[in-house]
Amino acid sequence: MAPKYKLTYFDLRARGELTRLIFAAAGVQYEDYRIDRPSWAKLKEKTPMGQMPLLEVDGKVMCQSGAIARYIARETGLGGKSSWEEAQVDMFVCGVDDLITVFCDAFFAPDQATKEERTKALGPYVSKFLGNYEKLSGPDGHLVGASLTYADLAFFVGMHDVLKHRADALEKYPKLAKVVERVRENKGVAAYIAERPESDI
Ligand SMILES: N[C@@H](CCC(=O)N[C@@H](CS)C(=O)NCC(=O)O)C(=O)O
Repeated sequence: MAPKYKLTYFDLRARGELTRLIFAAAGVQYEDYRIDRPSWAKLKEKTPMGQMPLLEVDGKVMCQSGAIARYIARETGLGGKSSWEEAQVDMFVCGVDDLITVFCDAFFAPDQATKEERTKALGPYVSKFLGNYEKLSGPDGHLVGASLTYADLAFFVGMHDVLKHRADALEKYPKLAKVVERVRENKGVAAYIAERPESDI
């Protein structure tokens, strides 16, 4: 019998979205439980590390977004086709995580001056990041190998805010533009995005 999955996270993209996209791309059913803050306050102490996202698999619970995404990617065949590919895929996913951290640090800056300083640093960081990824990407619309992996999905998640602010951000990066296009074309992803609630992050 197929495992029963439940993903618990705030009603945000942030650290939950990559796993949601993996489920969507793989066409795997799961419960997308978006918890509100009062309910989270009651649940927090009962969770493994007091943080979300949480993944339940047939009643067993785990946390840490990176571990959850990697686990679901491997379970659904989106983690890479050899251990070298798996390592390459994880390398790209970790790089996107760094990018998201830089965005979050700017978004959640402790004061206005720090926010402005961190926001100003985003442009050069993103340019360097995109230059590296373009150089390292495969030619056929996939970062690694010849088919979709969760590295492509992670890149797509990371590009959300970049493309929201500058729709032409990938103009100079044809291989990466193709990665985004391929992810958008995925039927499961397209169906999920059409229904997904709007959120700031
Ligand atoms: N390294 C952890 C970080 C998890 C984390 O910071 N979760 C935040 C939401 S993004 C959280 O649970 N906040 C609520 C709280 O700490 O009570 C991961 O990637 O899962």
